[in-house]
Amino acid sequence: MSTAPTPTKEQLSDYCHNLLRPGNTNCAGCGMSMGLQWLDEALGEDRPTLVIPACCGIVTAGAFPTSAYGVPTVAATFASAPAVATGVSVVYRLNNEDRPTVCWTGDGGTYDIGVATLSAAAERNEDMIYVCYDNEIYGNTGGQRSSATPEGVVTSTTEKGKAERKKDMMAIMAGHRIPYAATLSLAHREDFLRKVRRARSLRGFKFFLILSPCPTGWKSEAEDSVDLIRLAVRSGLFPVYEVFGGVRYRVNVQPDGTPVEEYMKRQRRYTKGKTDAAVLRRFIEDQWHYLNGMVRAFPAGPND
Ligand SMILES: Cc1ncc(C[n+]2csc(CCOP(=O)(O)OP(=O)(O)O)c2C)c(N)n1
Ligand code: SF4
Repeated sequence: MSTAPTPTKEQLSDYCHNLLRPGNTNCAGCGMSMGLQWLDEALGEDRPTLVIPACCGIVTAGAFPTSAYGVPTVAATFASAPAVATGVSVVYRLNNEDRPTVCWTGDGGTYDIGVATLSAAAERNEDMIYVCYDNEIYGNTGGQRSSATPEGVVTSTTEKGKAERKKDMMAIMAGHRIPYAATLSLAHREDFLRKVRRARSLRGFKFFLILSPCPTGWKSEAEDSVDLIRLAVRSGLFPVYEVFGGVRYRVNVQPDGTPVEEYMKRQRRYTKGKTDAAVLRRFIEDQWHYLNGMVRAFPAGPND
């Protein structure tokens, strides 16, 4: 029989105020859980309204009439989530309420299915924080490939490894000249919290990209999730950087030359199809060639 301690009244009251409450449906080691908890910590008393399309993030809430979200949460379709978030933020503005609207989405919703309204909301510079937790697959429908899936990865629809490279969503968002776009690492907590607070201090459209471990789809161990992100950053596969006004670049964490094989060998999505590490090495090289070029040509200034 389980002997788990009964939570105290104070603990229960704290749990109820959490943005993400215990009892949610997320898998163990899910990067989305960490991301939501750090978002909560960064915003503090500044309670957001979440708008979430049909990704794992909306399954998280659990079954009606209970909810694992401790803040107002609107379920939207993929195609409408940024438009619904626009409506929420406009209502706050009309009511003179200064509250954050957060559109929380997966890569399927961001890179593929919802990209039209994402682009439209960014182009109108709507006042919201848009977060893409990128697990590089369609997680809650069985792990199909998305345009965020890296080349070589085995998914339920790419049995021999995906043939195409991952789409550069940060470049697309920077091209909208939004006030702020940044990547968030789940292995760099202070950097994560600082960037969310920075975004909150700015008006207009803010975009975040989180590389989000998904043990179910990545075929990795739950306890490896944070280590995997650390390895992705150290090897240069996941650059940690920010873009101001769409044109001024700053890299926050430099890679240290850790071989990308260290990252690949702990995920059966890479080992099953025997993905050639050279494919990822070429991707890393091209990615940093572009990024370093942008930093040299258009560096962030002291006021950024
Ligand atoms: C327009 C539309 N197309 C397809 C679906 C089916 N569908 C539901 S969830 C999902 C995958 C979502 O993937 P992602 O946004 O990456 O989030 P994750 O499930 O990985 O958290 C798909 C394709 C849908 N609900 N609506
Ligand atoms: S399938 Fe992946 S993204 Fe979805 S809840 Fe599980 S670990 Fe998280």
